[in-house]
Amino acid sequence: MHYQFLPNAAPSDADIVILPIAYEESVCAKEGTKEAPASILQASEQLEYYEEDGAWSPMQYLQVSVCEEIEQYAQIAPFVATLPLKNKLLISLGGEHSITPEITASLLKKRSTILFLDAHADLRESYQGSQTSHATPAHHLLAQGHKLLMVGVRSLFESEAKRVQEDGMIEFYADRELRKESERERLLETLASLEGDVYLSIDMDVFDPALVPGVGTPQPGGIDWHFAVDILEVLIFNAKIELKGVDIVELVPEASNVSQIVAAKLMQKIISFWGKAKGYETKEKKGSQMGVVYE
Ligand SMILES: [Mn+2]
Repeated sequence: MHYQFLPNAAPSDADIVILPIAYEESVCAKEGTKEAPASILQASEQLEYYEEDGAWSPMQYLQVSVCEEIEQYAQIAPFVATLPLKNKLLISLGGEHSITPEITASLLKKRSTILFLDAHADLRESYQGSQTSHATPAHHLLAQGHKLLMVGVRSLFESEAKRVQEDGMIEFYADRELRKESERERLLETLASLEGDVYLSIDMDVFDPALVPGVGTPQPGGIDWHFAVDILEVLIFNAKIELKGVDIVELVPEASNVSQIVAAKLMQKIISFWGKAKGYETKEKKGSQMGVVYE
């Protein structure tokens, strides 16, 4: 598999490491998230190399490597542990949201802030008999000692609502509140003032289902495209943080292809902003795109 149909660099040479994780077990509603990693990468072929917000072509400077796809839950943490990730950005493509705590268990060496974009709180300790259900990742992230910044939530179980109120390790931005400009500004100010290691987890159901219908458990409401880009920009250009990794999860490919394109372009924005923030634009042009012959 390839990102934007670019040649794969060796993982040791790559600046961007993309890990497809086709894990699907605890399906609630619509099946198909195991097809999402391949479909997002395929959709990335439709993107221009030029990224208009960064006003540059990031892949002229950055090398990308797409790993072999993982399907088994038990493979995730050991495989992440083998990746050479110093000075690189790991982007994992799910698969179910339950992959996130497996990734962070390997990736995060100290207490970190998890920016958790999701329509659901995902705070159940178990769901339908499974402790690794996609309804549980936020609980496991807290159990690993991380702080959670939850954004866009609009569907919770009663005990989850109580925990959001009472758990001092959760900072909560409810979806409906985020319709207010003052609340959006409060979130962006928080992101601009974060320090230390940060991990970003994007559940595609955080978006308005009118924009991203291709998710397993859609909820009305949700954030729009431009606010999502604002969130990424403010977070990634914050020089006081180290972005340790990103995941994009819970997509279910659909016929219009719009949901897949949104996920692919989110990934492109993340790569572009990260590269800019790290100053790659001032370095030698030895990115993956330089190996492409134009017709
Ligand atoms: Mn989720």
